[in-house]
Amino acid sequence: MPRGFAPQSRAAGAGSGALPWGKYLLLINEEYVMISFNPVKKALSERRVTLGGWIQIGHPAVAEIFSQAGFDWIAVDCEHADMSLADFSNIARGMNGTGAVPFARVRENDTLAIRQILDAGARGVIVPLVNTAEEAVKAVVASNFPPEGVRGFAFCRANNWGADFDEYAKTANHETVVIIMVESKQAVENIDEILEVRGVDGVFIGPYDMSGSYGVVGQTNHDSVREACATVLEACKRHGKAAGIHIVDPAKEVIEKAISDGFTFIALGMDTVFISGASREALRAARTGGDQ
Ligand code: 3PY
Ligand code: MG
Repeated sequence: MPRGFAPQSRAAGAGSGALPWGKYLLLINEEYVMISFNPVKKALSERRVTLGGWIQIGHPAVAEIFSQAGFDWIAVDCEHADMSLADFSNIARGMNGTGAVPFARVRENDTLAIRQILDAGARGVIVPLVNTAEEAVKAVVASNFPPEGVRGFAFCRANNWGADFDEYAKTANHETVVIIMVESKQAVENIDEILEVRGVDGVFIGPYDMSGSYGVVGQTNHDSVREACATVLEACKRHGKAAGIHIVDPAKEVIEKAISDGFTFIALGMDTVFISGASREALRAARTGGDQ
């Protein structure tokens, strides 16, 4: 069985016997020091598989259900869903204390959008439609406090409304995950320069936009899209960056193949797809039963 593909993903994924995300008090030289720990960041740097949930429904109950299921990280989709900043905050509250690391796909590669979602408590950002190295730099700079970036310091949800200001200011740059989305022909052509950008932890392929960019909308299995994905995956391996993919319809063999191919940042399905699939299946079963 490929590593990471276990019923309890945290047992083999980001947690891997490590600590769940959060704050820890360490006793160093007889003094207590508070540190943050983001196990997804560590897992990605060590090329370990992490399994994520994907939320498009703006209610914290979804986060509670996904967190309890055992996802390593959960991304809230602020690009393609009806999702406000307040929705994100409430969803992140639903993950509190569960071990699932809150991520957000921001609505676009925009400095303020990234700043606000990190302030609201995202520990990782997924930045859509990054096509060039300059755009990747913009995403990294927006995600980091000075001197590496341009994030503003303030009391906010991420630092417990100021209670953990010092600790967060010191550790956020090391603990925040920056994933850029590669989902166009242009990005594939620029993949080496994009991956040379320091501060990019990994790449998340958007198969649907990729298919559109190659002129085969929706045909995510088309040869041109598969070749593009393979090019991105190989480049990630060369540059030592995590490769990610959204498996919207998460069949077991597709997940196993993604893991054995070397993807380590894997989103499995999404709330809307799970509800739609299960409800249709229940109705099909009932109606088929009724017809007999
Ligand atoms: C895409 O397929 O383009 C996506 O962004 C999926 O999340
Ligand atoms: Mg996309």
